[in-house]
Amino acid sequence: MKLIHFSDTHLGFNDLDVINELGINQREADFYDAFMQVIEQIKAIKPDYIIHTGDLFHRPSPSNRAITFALEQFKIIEALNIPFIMIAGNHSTPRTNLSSPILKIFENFKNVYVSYNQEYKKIEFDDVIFHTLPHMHDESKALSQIELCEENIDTSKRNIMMLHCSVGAHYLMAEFGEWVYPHDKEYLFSKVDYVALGHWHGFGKVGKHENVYYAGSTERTSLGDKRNSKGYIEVTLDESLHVNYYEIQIRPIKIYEIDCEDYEHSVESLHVNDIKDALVEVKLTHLTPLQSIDIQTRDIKNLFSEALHVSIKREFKQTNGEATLNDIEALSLETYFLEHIKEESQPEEFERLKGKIQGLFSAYEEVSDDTL
Ligand SMILES: [Mn+2]
Repeated sequence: MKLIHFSDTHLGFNDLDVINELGINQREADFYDAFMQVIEQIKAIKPDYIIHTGDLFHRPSPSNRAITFALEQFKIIEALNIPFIMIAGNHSTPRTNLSSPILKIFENFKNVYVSYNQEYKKIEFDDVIFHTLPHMHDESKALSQIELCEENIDTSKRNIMMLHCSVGAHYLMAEFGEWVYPHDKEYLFSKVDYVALGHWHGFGKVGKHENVYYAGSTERTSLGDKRNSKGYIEVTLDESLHVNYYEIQIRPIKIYEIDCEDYEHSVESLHVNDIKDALVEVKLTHLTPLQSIDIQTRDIKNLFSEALHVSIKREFKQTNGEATLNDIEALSLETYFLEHIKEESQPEEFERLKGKIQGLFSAYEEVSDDTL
């Protein structure tokens, strides 16, 4: 039995003010391209099942373009006649009961099986059962759903668990309403053949478990994600489990540092190569306030003119042990605001406010229009 496991495709995500020749935000187009690459691979591999572990869309109410793209791609998948099982992640789960889940639009596809109702759903075939646990807001309900999953494990067939969560606190994405899988229920993993995870954006096996994997995202949803490797998993289940990770081609991110203590020399010795259309991040270190005025952002950007985008971090020389990092351009407003509150408040107060702030920003994101 062969499966393709991919995840966190975040269709509709957009970032940076770069518009491509088709009039589409270039980063948004990159996410569509990554998705298509996986679909091309699926066509070639012809697995028995395809699974997607959440965050198909970046928002609970995606843009028209993101929905249109997804429907076109699902038409291609449908024609392959391969069952496609998909769960909702935190990004595609509405935060209020007022809005209808977007994944509902796939219910009319014959080969697509979706699980999005914040409850356990068993999706059964002749040879395998997919135990799906989509994103859930309510932790106590989640526990009862995990128990339901446990009761439904049938050893006469293959059993595959699908979840969108952080297994332990290690895989938290610092997002609103994340679901942490309870540690004392991890023993369940050894009772099934494979555990397919979504939420964490890097590929990897989880802890001591031999059969528990994050597929990772197919693109980076923030410049803070420096991974240049994104891809999908091919799972082969015969006598034993074989997991192979395959990379897709994404826009690379390249990191440079210019030491302003010796600015001229540092600029001269930069090895600027292979940056065509790349995302470049330049860190100016040991800056003095005076230099910061002299060194123009434009001059730095000119050093990397072939890049798609250059973000500049200014790190000032530390005077009295006080860390100052001015990176307004690369930070989201949410992160910037959180940093500000952190500086201004006591740790306990900050923890209390953090949840509220993340909640407000995500509520705003949900209603704000992401079309250009
Ligand atoms: Mn995600």
